[in-house]
Amino acid sequence: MNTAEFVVVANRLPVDRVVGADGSETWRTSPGGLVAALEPVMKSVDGAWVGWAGQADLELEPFVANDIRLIPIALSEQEVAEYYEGFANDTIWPLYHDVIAPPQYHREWWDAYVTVNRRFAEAAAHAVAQNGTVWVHDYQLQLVPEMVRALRPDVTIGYFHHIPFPAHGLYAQLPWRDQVLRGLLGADVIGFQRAQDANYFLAAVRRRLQYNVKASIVDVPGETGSRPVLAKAFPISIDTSPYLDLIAKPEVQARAKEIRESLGHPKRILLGVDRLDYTKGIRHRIKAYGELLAEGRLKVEDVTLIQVASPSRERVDAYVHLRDEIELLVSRINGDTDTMDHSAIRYLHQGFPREEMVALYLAADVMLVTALRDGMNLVAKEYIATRADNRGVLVLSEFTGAADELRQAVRVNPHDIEGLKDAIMTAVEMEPAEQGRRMRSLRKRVLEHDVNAWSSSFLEALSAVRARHA
Ligand code: GDG
Repeated sequence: MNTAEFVVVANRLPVDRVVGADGSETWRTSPGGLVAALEPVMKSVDGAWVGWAGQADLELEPFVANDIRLIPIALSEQEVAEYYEGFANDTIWPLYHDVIAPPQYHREWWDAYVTVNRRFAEAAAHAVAQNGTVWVHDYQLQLVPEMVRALRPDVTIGYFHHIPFPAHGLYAQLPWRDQVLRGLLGADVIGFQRAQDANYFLAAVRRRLQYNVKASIVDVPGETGSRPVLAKAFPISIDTSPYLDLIAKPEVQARAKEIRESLGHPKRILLGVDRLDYTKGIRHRIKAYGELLAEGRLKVEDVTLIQVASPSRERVDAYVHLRDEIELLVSRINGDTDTMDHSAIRYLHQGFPREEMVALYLAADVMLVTALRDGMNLVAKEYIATRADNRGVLVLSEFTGAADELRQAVRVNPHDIEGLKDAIMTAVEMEPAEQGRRMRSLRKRVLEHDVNAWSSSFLEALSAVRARHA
């Protein structure tokens, strides 16, 4: 395979493997925003994408799917358990989300993380053209920037961190805290969701490595003098066009009406859409809602909460426990309050096609985003994008990256159950004029700062570095 000017490195390839009834294999582009944001760039500059196909022990040669050159990385069953489910999702994920669940520290998981990161780095170093660009994504691959730089000093390297970066008091727990900082500092530009994440990272670099930090620039000492690294916030967003297209479709609008009817025409539909993850505050949200019903501030005839909890990381213990807790809580509340005609909570532990998600957003009068910690939270932005009539209310946790931008949402601290209850009541009772005033400003923000604006601003920062190199 020829080398590529622009190489994306992410844990997952941007395609899903679909095996037909006759055993034939095809690849379908995954619906994620990252693919949409990078597709134009990949096509205009001759790009390639390094990633895992999502299945253990699958050895694949590089191939092209939907015009994107793909370089698959094979992971053994044990590597999936130790690098992915272990170190990425049971060490880094809980630690970086403020230890909502206790992080597990295992030396063999770390070893697998180093081995797998090296495999990704070698593939990227092999794929990238002379003086090309490598853009690494997310917490599964924090060592890749340094590894690529060691193999290919000619290359410009960007890294984007999709999840929060924790305060030093928490970060300091990580037994491999210095190695991870050095891994990230292999990049020329390190992007975070919020200014706070960038500041925590810079503080960790100052304290742990004693490197010079001035504003957003770290001076990384090397054999041939120091190298500046920019660490700064580039808040991610959504590709708004598929949402705007779908809300204009009569069948999607009809489906939204059908959903309301099927719930017995409640006055207000409340909606939560999350991967079933302990960072998302699903329990806090349901507890608050259950108390409002129990206290008679809400009536089951008037409101329904639809909670989509899409299955996630089902082999990690913390997720198994969380599912049990949530399902116990949901069935208690429904058991205590349901009538033959009305249900308090319509709980769906399922994934849905995007058309159905958009019909749900259209049907929802109130969107509940109550994450305890979240890098950005794209669901909040998707809901806003679908509200073309400027109706609807977003209740938004201040612990999401989205809260920095979406100032006209009803802000909550999800740990404060009384405050959360009041916020839900504010949203349920908000007058249309007030809804419109807030939603207009929220929509302006989301439509102007879409995912293309995000990728352009990151790539501009990266080319500024390249210009300096040259
Ligand atoms: C990480 C960070 C950051 C969910 N269920 C279904 C479905 N979804 C879609 C949503 C949304 C996406 O998944 C979830 O994105 P979020 O941003 O809300 O959360 P994470 O998955 O935790 O993402 C996060 C993000 O990376 C990007 O940087 O914002 O903070 O944690 O698009 O709509 N989509 C469909 N069916 C479902 O059942 N089709």
